[in-house]
Amino acid sequence: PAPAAQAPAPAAAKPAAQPRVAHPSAILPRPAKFVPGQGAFVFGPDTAVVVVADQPGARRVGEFFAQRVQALRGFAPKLQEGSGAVKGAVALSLDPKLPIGEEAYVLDIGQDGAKISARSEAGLFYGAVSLWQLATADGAQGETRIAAQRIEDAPAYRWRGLMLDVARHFRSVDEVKAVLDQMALLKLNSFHWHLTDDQGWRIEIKKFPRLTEVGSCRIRAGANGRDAQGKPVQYCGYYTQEQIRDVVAYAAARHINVVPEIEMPGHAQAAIASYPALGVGDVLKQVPPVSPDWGVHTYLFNPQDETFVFLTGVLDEVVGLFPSKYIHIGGDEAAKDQWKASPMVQNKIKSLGLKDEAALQSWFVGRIGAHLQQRGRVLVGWDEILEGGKLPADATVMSWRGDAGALQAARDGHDVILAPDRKLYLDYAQSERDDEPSGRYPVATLRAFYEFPMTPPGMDAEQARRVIGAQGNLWTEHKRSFDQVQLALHPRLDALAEVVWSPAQGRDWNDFQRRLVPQFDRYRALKVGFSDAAYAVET
Ligand code: TNX
Repeated sequence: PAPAAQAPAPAAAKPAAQPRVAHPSAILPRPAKFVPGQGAFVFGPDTAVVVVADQPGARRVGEFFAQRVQALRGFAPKLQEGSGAVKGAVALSLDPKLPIGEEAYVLDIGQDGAKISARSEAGLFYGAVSLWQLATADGAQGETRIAAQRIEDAPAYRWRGLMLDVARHFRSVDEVKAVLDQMALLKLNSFHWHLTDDQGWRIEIKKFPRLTEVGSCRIRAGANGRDAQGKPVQYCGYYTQEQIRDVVAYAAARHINVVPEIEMPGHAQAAIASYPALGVGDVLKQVPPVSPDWGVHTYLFNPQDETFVFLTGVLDEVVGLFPSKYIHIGGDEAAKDQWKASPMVQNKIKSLGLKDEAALQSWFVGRIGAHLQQRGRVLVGWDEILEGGKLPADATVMSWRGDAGALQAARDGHDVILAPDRKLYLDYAQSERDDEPSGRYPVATLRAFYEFPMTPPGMDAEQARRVIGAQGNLWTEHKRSFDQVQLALHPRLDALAEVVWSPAQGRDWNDFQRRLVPQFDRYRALKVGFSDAAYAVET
């Protein structure tokens, strides 16, 4: 029988050993450039981390590094102020004039010490993550030896992301923070938080309290939705604004930007359940409930002025909470039945001189885009926002329905984020094993994630420059527990991290699998759940 999917196990306090990994660097995602050196650096409880006195950014990175080392090796290097190389120490140095990229770093390890240099705190942070991985490649505690080497590293793409749907199944602040921790160790920098959908509204909006009073709860569907007395059971959850600020700050400390998503004009049933006037009034026969069912729903926002007062009011609070340049407004799967059936909406289409409902959605998106632009933000939407007319010039397209949207967006001069269904969707099953957690089929294997091409077929070089990155999407209709979320994320997210960070020409499946060995050790020690399905079944 296949072994059970990995439940997190406590760290084993093994004695220090030579790195057992064949690959010289054990860094995941694989660094852009690696040059082996002579000898080894002894890294142990006496190793200091030296930061320049007037560089608070370097100190923050040093503290993060020390704390991560403590978690795995059982000791924390001491922080010390100084400048230049200190024998036997790890030196962290910020130099805004370094001729390297914004997020790049150089990690130099010799027998006498290690030095990380970067232009920005983010670069230094990534260098510290790499050094931490080298220092933890043996899966042991206490002192270790790190082979001398020089690493020059920088990300291939600037949008390295994960989307988590907390509308279908809610996740606590602590669980979201755990995901952010895991993203940081993979050098991912964009957390797309899917906060609203038909099945729940999960962000407090002060101006519209019913969004959470009503919209954050649904009656559970089916027999499971009844308690012992046969009474319906509610499923609820939302984040207060204070919690949102806390998560945003937690992410920022890990160099992760949080991109909120507020869905429109479709996936709006929870909002309409909260404020029925937002719905298509002459079509609504009754106030809908917050949906207990999955699938594409028909409830759309009506395109009248009052709706825009609502949506811009919501977005203004969102803009106040999230410093992100990008604000995601959804746009997917807006089935047009209600707009088609409504004389009021048809009049609107006529009075605006538009051709059809698709053109109305495009007008809708344009109006919201103009509002975001006034607030200094950039609109992101699923690739349906390309339909029905002209998109605001600065809008960024998240392509999920295959390559056509990505190609069109790039051709039209929009930035593109690749997040194709199946290929980068983490809600699909990753094996056909008996113990595979619930998920969609067909199977989306680790290997397929690892081999994902960042340039869709048919894109020329100029268009390919429009691709600013990619993200894995975790929809959670079938992920009820955080354990299931963890099994869905790892190691496929690790593979995706390498796809968006590392140069494509060095991609090597066997080498990646070897580097997963120490990675799994780290996950066990950190109690991060992951699936070992790829080792039992590979298609
Ligand atoms: C389509 S992918 C959706 C989501 C669902 C997903 C899986 C996308 C932009 N929209 O609302 O969760 O399918 O059922």
